[in-house]
Amino acid sequence: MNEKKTRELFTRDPNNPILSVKDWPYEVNSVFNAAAAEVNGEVLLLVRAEDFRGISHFTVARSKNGSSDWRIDSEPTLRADPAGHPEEIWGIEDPRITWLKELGKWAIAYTAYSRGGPLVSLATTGDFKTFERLGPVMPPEDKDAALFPVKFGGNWAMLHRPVARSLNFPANIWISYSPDLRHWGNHQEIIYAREGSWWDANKVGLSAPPLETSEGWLISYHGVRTTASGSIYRLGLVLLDYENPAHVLHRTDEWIFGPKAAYEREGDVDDVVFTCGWIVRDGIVYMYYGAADSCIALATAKLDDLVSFVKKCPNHAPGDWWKN
Ligand code: BMA
Repeated sequence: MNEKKTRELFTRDPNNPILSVKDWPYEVNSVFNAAAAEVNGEVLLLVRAEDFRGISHFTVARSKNGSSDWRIDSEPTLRADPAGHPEEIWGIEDPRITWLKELGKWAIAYTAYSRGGPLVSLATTGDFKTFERLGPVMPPEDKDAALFPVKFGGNWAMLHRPVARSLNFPANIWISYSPDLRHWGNHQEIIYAREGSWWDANKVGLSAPPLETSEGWLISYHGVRTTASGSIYRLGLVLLDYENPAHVLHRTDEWIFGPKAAYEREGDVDDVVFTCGWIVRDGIVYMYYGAADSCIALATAKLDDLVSFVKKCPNHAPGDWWKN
């Protein structure tokens, strides 16, 4: 195996991959890209499971220590509903969970795979057993969305990643606002793919949802580099202003986590680390990530280390990253 050195802020869990199809109570092709939340003192993962048609659904897995002894729902917890929601005809993918204290509910932003392409849908739940769908909130092509846990000036805020398919532009991260979670506006493009030979040249998309820190909102994002043998998915960090999350304070120039272990380098899609969720326990970030679109792995880091690392990084505006 070609061992590549990347930033070693995160440590891979010795149990990796912590969840794979052999752990699943029913037959699936792959389990990956899971949302994460701490619910009733346990780590809850809302796992994307792909069936043998290629269509994905979500299944809940729970663990006290967040690494082993997972209890997995015996059947899909949330299935696509193409009859009631035609935009889910080709499945539901890549969920991100946010606790909305004001509503006393969890919000789930996920990709609904419609005939027109992937789009962003929202649902809420209080117990991860029953779910209320709010339906599509962004038309295709758009994905990689998560809500902030609080309102800004009376509005909810959401990060997401639209793609202009008619243009050959790289895909960038936007922020949008809503008074009611259903109607979204004040759209602003805030995090750009860096083009050229950069590791995040071809696409960027939100990875783990905004995490409140003393220095602002910490997010991770995936950067995609297209190579002769396919795409490489790696992760970077961004710190957003606490009061105005449209304002990018810092962004890592280098990727901070990339495919390195065998289970990340080879699978249904090679060379992919893709996170949809992290939680913080006792100052430690537990980052759950899909590896090679085939299994779920865990890596941990000190939250303080992540924040001080990203704070040392410049915020290069598009086009001026050679300065400094
Ligand atoms: C992205 C998403 C992810 C997937 C990744 C790598 O576009 O669709 O669900 O993990 O590609 O295949």
